[in-house]
Amino acid sequence: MSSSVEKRIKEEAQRLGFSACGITTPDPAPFFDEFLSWIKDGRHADMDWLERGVTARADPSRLLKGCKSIICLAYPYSTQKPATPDGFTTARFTEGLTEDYHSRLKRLASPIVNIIQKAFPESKSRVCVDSAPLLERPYALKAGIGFIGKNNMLIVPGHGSFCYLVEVLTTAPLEAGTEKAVHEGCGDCDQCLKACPTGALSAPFLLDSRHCLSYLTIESRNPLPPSAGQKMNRCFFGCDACQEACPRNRDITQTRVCLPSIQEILKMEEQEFRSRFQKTVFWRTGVEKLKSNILAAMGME
Ligand code: B12
Ligand code: SF4
Ligand code: SF4
Repeated sequence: MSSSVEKRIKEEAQRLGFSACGITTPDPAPFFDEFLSWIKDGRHADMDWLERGVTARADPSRLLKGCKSIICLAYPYSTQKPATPDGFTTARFTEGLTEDYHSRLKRLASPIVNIIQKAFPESKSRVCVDSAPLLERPYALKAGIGFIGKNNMLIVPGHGSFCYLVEVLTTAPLEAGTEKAVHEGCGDCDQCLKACPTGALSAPFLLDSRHCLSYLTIESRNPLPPSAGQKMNRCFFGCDACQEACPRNRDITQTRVCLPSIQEILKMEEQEFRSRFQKTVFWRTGVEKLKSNILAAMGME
């Protein structure tokens, strides 16, 4: 019976618009030692929550007791860069004022959970998107849905890296390893390392958050360093430079005006920000941080 369940899961994933789907087992957590040394070297900057989640990352059964299988999924986002009418942009994963991908994708994956539930009525499942302490890219690699590029991104062959990762952890004993492991890789390309405007990608597969514009404009609670503004290239939330340089990503030149103008944002009070941004990825970062990013991107901070 179980092999047809895997088939149905993959068909459903395709129907729902996921660009890749693979099944793997939870242990051992791939690249866990590399993760530990990354933390030890302080490359996580002040994202203390990464440090706190170290034990859970070693063992997904801490996230779901009795976890036996992990379904790894990739969901594409638009390659058109969200823009303001006055020529500023945000990273593509924001999808402008669209509902935050965390809630959207958890909902989207629920028919997959239903399939598992029907086949294994006693089973428990949990959908993770980004915020759970799980090594999402290494598991995606292990599940065979893509390879990890020198820019750290999980790249799905034929689709590129402009995708979110989603996992369904389940206690159901699904058949893993049916996907062919992806042996493709970057070869001798190093375009992303050259394109990173801050030197955050100091070596292949090694990112230093302390210098990364994505960290500095989204996660960091401190003001941007004075030198950041010129490096942002008018992008005031997140950074796509190491993906734009990647030959695996195509159609990267178009922008889509779907954000308020920067003048409007700069004038925004908390209440208006709430009514326009509450459901978006910008909400958690807050209006004050957004304003200070914009001022930096304008060269005014
Ligand atoms: C913390 C975090 C960040 C931090 C740190 C980024 C980083 N590279 O670690 C900051 C804020 C900078 C960030 C930025 C971005 N992020 Co982020 N982030 C995360 C988060 C929450 C944890 C990542 C983590 O554990 N980092 C620690 C490092 C050490 O782990 P890792 O990146 O997985 O890298 C592994 C491999 O590189 C491997 N490895 C080590 N050495 C070697 C050697 C070889 C040969 C190989 C093959 C592998 C390998 O080991 C590492 C794990 O130990 C994940 C969600 C999650 N729960 O996993 C999202 C996640 C990685 N982010 C995501 C996105 C979209 C972004 C941005 C593109 C957003 C943007 N446009 O601004 C940028 C991309 C920056 C980049 N080039 O990585 C997506 C990535 C999707 C994808 N296709 O890969 C994720 C998966 C969220 C999601 N569910 O969609 N992010
Ligand atoms: S997201 Fe930007 S700053 Fe961060 S590593 Fe990539 S190119 Fe460099
Ligand atoms: S730009 Fe080149 S080296 Fe960097 S991730 Fe893409 S293929 Fe790999």
